[in-house]
Amino acid sequence: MSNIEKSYEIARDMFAAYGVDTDAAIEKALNVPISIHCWQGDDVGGFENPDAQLTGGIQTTGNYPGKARNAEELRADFSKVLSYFPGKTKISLHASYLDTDKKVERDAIAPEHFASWVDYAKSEGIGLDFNETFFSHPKSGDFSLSSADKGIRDFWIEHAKCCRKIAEYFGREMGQTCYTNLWIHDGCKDNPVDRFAPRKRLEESLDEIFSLQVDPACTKDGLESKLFGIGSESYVVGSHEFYMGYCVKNQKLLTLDSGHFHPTEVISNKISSMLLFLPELLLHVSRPVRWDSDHVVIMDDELMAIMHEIVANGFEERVHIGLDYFDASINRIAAWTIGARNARKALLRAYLEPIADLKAYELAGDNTSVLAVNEDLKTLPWGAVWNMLCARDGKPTGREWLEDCKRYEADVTIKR
Ligand code: RNT
Ligand code: ZN
Repeated sequence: MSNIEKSYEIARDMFAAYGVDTDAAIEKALNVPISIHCWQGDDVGGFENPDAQLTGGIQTTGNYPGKARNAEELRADFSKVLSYFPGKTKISLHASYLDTDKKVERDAIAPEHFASWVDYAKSEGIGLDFNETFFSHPKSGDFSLSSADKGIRDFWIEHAKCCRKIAEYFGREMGQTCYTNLWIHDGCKDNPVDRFAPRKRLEESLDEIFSLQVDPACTKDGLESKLFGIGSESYVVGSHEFYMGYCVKNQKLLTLDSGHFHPTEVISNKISSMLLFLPELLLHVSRPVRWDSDHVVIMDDELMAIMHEIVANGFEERVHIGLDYFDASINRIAAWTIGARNARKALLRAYLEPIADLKAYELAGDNTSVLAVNEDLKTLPWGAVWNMLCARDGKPTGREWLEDCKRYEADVTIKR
């Protein structure tokens, strides 16, 4: 028997003593889709223009060699990530990752420009999600959908409509809902005089975007709020209150990004409130370090709290887990892999909680048992269950993936 099997047998018995079925936990944790963002592979560059400058108040720091320069390289790199990542997966594309020989403006993009991504997703057996791209463009400016200039607003409204049609095409082709996320950077570095008018314009632009009917079985729309960005420190048009109000009123999906709130404010505590008023949510699981820095997701308390909220409440069908981080200071494929594996690992850990017992203790006012069992859970051998999850899905356990990733770096990415 291998060490993986031996340690799993012991772990299974130890969890059974708490009434937890580790085999069932593994199966459930493998079946929840995790949507991995495409943009970790090339520092949010996209394929419109090789010299594109990242704008919109977001930043990748670091200049680690070997980033993907085109769709072909990005897909090859992503396939590496997939070979290390267990469970149901989607890839989340930004509109700027279109795959075409000639220049296509953002208000003219169409399904045909993304056909190669559909082929790729089918060949890898993964799903597709989508994001409009309002940043890194000559018309981005400080304001897009909330701009005072009607020409600018109309351009971006058209872009969003094009994206919703592409998302509908993705959903139809893949036979699986494509979640589309809309995030705009609109805001001000310094205190604006008028905080109301841009928000009113944003509301009107969104109404116009959503007047286009698309098949809800194919695509649903999420709206992502933010507190501040670089250059929009004093005012962000699409704040939490703005989108919370808009989404509740119009029953759109709210996208909660871990890095878009005050540093001590957590999205794990928002899920149970928002799902009283909204049918579904999108998540951008990220890791803010002092600011919205989009560090690689690690196994920290907030990641585990997010997964606990989803699993303990049975929200798997209503909360759609997406990732959003970009680190250019380490091997990008490793960064992608570490964050994504952590998300799955935290999901598994949530399935290893004796939820029914814990809820019963709490209801009975037995907070002593709640604390005692929760603290026990921290040292139960869930790492052994994680290894078994990877093995059962035919994916590397322990550090095997890292050796392979280093080989790929030496053979492929370092030569770019
Ligand atoms: C920016 C938002 C947004 C982006 C991606 C690239 O603060 O989090 O989701 O990270 O669209
Ligand atoms: Zn985000």
